[in-house]
Amino acid sequence: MYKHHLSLTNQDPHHEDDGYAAVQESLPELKRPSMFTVVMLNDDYTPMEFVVEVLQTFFAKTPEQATDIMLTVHTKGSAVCGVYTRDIAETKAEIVNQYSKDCQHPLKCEIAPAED
Ligand code: TYC
Repeated sequence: MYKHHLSLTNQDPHHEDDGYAAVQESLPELKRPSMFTVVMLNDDYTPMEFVVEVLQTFFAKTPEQATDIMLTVHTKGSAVCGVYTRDIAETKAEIVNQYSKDCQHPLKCEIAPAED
C-alpha cells in the first residue's frame, strides 16, 4: 500500500554493500477529496409531490426534509440537496435528470464545487 524508496547504498564508494537494500517507508500522502454540491433547480411544471419523492428516493431525505428543500427550491430558485465527492455528485445529478426526463418532468439538478 505505501510507497517505498529504495536507498542506493552501492552509490557510496565507502559503503560496504551487505547485499541488503535499505527500505525507507515514506509517510502516506493523504488529501481530502474535493467535494461537490448537487443543486436542484426550480421550474414551473414539475409537480411538488414528484420533487419530494425524488429527494426522498435519491438523497435519503425524510418526508419533512424533502418538503423543506422542495419549498426552498420553489421560493428561492435552487437549493443544495447533498454534498458528495465528484463522481457521486455527478452520478446523482445524472440519475435525477434521467429519471425526471423518463417521467416527462423538466426537473434538473446540476453540480457545483462545494465551499470548504
Ligand atoms: N415550481 C414547481 C411548481 O410550482 C415545484 C418545483 C419545486 C419544481 C422544486 C422544481 O426543483 C423544483 N409546481
